[in-house]
Amino acid sequence: MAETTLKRTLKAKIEAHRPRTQRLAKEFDKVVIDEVTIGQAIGGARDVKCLVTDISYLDPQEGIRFRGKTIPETFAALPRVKGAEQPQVEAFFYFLLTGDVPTPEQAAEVVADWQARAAVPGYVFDVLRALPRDSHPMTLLSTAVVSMQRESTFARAYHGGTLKKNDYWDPTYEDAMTLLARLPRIAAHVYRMKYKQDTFIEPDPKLDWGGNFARMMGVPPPYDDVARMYFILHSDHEVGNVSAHATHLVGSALSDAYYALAAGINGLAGPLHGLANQEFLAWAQGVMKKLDHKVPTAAELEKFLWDTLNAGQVIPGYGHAVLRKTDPRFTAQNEFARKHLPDDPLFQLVNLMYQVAPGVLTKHGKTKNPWPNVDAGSGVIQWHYGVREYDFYTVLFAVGRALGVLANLVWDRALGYALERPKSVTTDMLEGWAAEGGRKPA
Ligand code: NMX
Ligand code: MLT
Repeated sequence: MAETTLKRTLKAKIEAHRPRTQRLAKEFDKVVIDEVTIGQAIGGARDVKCLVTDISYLDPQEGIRFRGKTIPETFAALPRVKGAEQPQVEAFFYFLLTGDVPTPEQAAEVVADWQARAAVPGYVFDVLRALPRDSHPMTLLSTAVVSMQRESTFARAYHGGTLKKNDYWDPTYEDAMTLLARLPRIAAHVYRMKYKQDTFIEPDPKLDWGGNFARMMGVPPPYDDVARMYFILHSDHEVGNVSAHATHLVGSALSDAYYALAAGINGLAGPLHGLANQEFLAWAQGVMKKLDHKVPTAAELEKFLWDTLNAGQVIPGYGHAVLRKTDPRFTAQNEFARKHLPDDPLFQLVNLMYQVAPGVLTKHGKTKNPWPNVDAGSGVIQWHYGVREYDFYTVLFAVGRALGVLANLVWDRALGYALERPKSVTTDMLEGWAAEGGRKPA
């Protein structure tokens, strides 16, 4: 295939950016940007500033910006396929990778490129079929991704012995593009294999990524727009979150994109991270079930929230490691639901939660952020449109998250980011520094 506008643009952007990183690493490497406390060393490195990405930035008050744009600005700027309410995912990926909003023609090139790479090898489906049927859908997705590692362009080029460090990004980009092209088919296959008695729907070469995903899932419009919105909203949340960081960390060993993405997917599968969307819906359904499928009153809901907290459990979909306000991804989904499913009882429960839960969590006094995150609203929209198997929801998150983590991986290789290897210390050392009132400079 001839070089696409996306790859040509990316190459130019990489060449323009490299001197900035090189200068910082060479001339300003000793400039202090943060310090680390004992609380941070024990407490998950919260807020330690030691990762770099230009693809997105998470402000604790404002929420995410993709390439400098807020969610509403991003959605307003990007091209759409004819008749669609939501932007094209292909256009969004072009934007994430380059920082440029593509023209409809440039986005169409990405559509064609992904379609040309979309065929999933038969052995992947054999591998999936060989796994126990009760395997979690995230296990199936992760296994499918890592099973394709044998096809990595980067691994082949690296082991060929002639690949120069400055060129690492190129085969990484090729791997990322192939993986992204195949992911909707793999995800839809997992869904239909697990929940639709092994009946599969072929993709339509005329459709875009979101449109084809909805088709292969077997869910009619406007689910194509739901898919586009969902994938874009879940794509990137800077690089310190577990899925992005795991992808980045594994990639820093020059493990290829297949290994690195599988690591990210495995991290996303945790209940404190992406699995919280499944947990939220299970929690909300549990409440409604106990009330004979009626929406609770505020007083009833308050009691359910306290019961969960008093049992030592977390309220899924609430709290965040960085955010200190309502997640704008929650707001975007809430606006969509308000427009398209205002009378859905589960959506009413989501809104009642939004009124009641922050007060309860504040009174509970533990969480630094009592506001909803992305996972407190997403499952309700899926449920409304008929995707009711909620242990599948994190697979949807993973397909979207792949856009962000793979864009980051390409840039990691382009900018020559080093093997990640922070330093550990012992409890004795911490106790010694605690007694001294801080670690004295060496
Ligand atoms: N319900 C109950 N307790 C909470 C909640 C919550 N939603 N959020 C935080 N806490 C507790 C937390 O467990 C911790 O308790 P302890 O001191 O006993 O360990 C305390 O409040 C302080 O935690 P924070 O510093 O506010 O939060 P942290 O940065 O450690 O964790 C989350 C962030 C997201 C893991 C946490 O808020 C949480 O467990 N939320 C529920 C699960 C969830 O929605 N996860 C999805 C996040 C978004 N995503 O997709 O990844
Ligand atoms: C995410 O989208 O990755 C989550 O909100 C978690 C995070 O940013 O830490």
